[in-house]
Formats: sequence, structure tokens, C-alpha cells
Amino acid sequence: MTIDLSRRRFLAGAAVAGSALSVTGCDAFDDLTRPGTRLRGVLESANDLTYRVQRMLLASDALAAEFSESEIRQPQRPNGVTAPDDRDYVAMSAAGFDTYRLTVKGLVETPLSLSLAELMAMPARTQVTRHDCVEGWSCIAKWTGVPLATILDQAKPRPNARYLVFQCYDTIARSLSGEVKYYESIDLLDGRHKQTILAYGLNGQTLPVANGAPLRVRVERQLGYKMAKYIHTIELVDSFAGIGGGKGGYWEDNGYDWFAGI
Ligand SMILES: Nc1nc2c(c(=O)[nH]1)N[C@H]1C(S)=C(S)[C@@H](COP(=O)(O)O)O[C@H]1N2
Ligand SMILES: [Mo]
Repeated sequence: MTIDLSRRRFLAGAAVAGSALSVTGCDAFDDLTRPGTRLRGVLESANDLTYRVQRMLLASDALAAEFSESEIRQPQRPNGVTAPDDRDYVAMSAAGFDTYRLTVKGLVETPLSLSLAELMAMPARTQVTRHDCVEGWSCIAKWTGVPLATILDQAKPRPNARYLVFQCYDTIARSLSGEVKYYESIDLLDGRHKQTILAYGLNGQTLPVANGAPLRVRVERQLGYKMAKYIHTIELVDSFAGIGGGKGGYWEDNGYDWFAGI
């Protein structure tokens, strides 16, 4: 049967992409993933395959596993940037995030600017889930926040909107060509998924700075690097052209998969 055969070939491609990725970590990537190398080319072509395979095999509403509170064994291990030193962030954090606004813009009928108080007044969702980092560790934690679907319902994406881009306060890289802010993106299927929330609470407490205060996204069916911390803007777009390196995220611009399904 042709369908079975092509499925198998897709799956083999996905397995290759998975094993190649596991040699790199969150904090470091080596020469093999620099533009122009053979491994980089393999990763890029496998990326699109992985997305198509996973979208084919995964029902759009399938849920990630949820756990009981007794299965929370340690604090959520902070990773990546854990203390942004960007001037606007430092000032806002010193003021207890009173001046924080989440901006929703781009391909929407109703652009939004929401304070933390407004976000917290919306119906909340709490979930105990496992966070898997591409570095090979995981943590089970309890996250509380606003379902992203609620925000999307208010903003009303235009028919040509395909992706949500999360823009963050923190500088993840500094080089001669300037500062690079962390950013990430997901599609509207994940944006509207029941477990996709903008979290302001962790393990029953206010979300700590180390884990992305005041607001970070949880996308429970994907790897940790998709879950942008310190977000200030969600932009709805129809392509990544002209945003960062054009691959949909800081780590994607450095060779990681855009679709990091687990
Ligand atoms: N803004 C921002 N978001 C980020 C990162 C980062 O460095 N900056 N690191 C990512 C990675 S690799 C992981 S594993 C998780 C870590 O989340 P935690 O610090 O709550 O464990 O955040 C992700 N989101
Ligand atoms: Mo990660």
C-alpha cells in the first residue's frame, strides 16, 4: 500500500532528525549546525518532514499527559536566560510588573493591549505537565494561566493569519552585529490547543523571574525551547520572512526544528 510506504519513509526521516538534534543542547551548538554544512542541510530538510509527519499522526486536539500534584518532585529547573538584564525589563520588574502590557497585533481584527490584572481576571486553566528540554532533562510542574484561545477569540485573527510569533524582553545573544532578542512561534492549531496557556503562575506561586515572569507560554506537546518566557508581544503573521533569521525562532535560526513535537 503506497500510503503505508510513504508513511514509513516519513517516519524514518523524523527519526533521523530526532537523533541528530539530540547531539546539541540548549546552551551550545557546534560547528556542525552552522549554515552551509551537510548536517545543517539534513536538519533543514528533515524539519519540514517532521512537521508534516507529526501533524499527520497527531490529532489537532490530542492532549499532552497531565500528572497529579504528588508527581511534582523538584522545582522547575530554570534554563536559558534566567535573569534578563535588559533595561526596560529590569525597570518593569523593579516596579512589580505594574506597567506590564501584553500586546497582540499583526493579522488581527482587534489589536489588544492587556495588563496583568486584566489577564488574571480571565478564566484560568491550571495543568500539571512535564517540560522536556532538548538537552535531555525534564521537570513536572504545575502551571496556571490564561488559555491562549481566549486571547485569540478577543483579537480575532484574520483569515490569512497562520502563525503566532512571541516576542520576548530578553537578549539571548550579543555579537558585533548587535543584540538578538529571544523569539518563538507556533501555528494556530497549537495556539488554540486546550493546554496552550499564557502562564503567570508556577506551582501555586507567582511565576518567578527565572521561569519567565511575568508571562510565558506553555505549549505542552512541544519541547522546552518553544515555550517563550518574558513575552511582551504576540504578532499574528502569514510567514516568518523578515522576522529574525526567518526560521520562526531564535533556536530555529540556529538549526533547530521549528516543529519540536514530543
Ligand atoms: N525568552 C526566553 N524563553 C525561553 C528561553 C530563553 O532563553 N529565553 N529558553 C527556552 C528553553 S531552551 C527552555 S528548556 C525553557 C526553560 O524554561 P524554564 O526556565 O522555566 O525551565 O524556556 C525556553 N524559553
Ligand atoms: Mo530547552
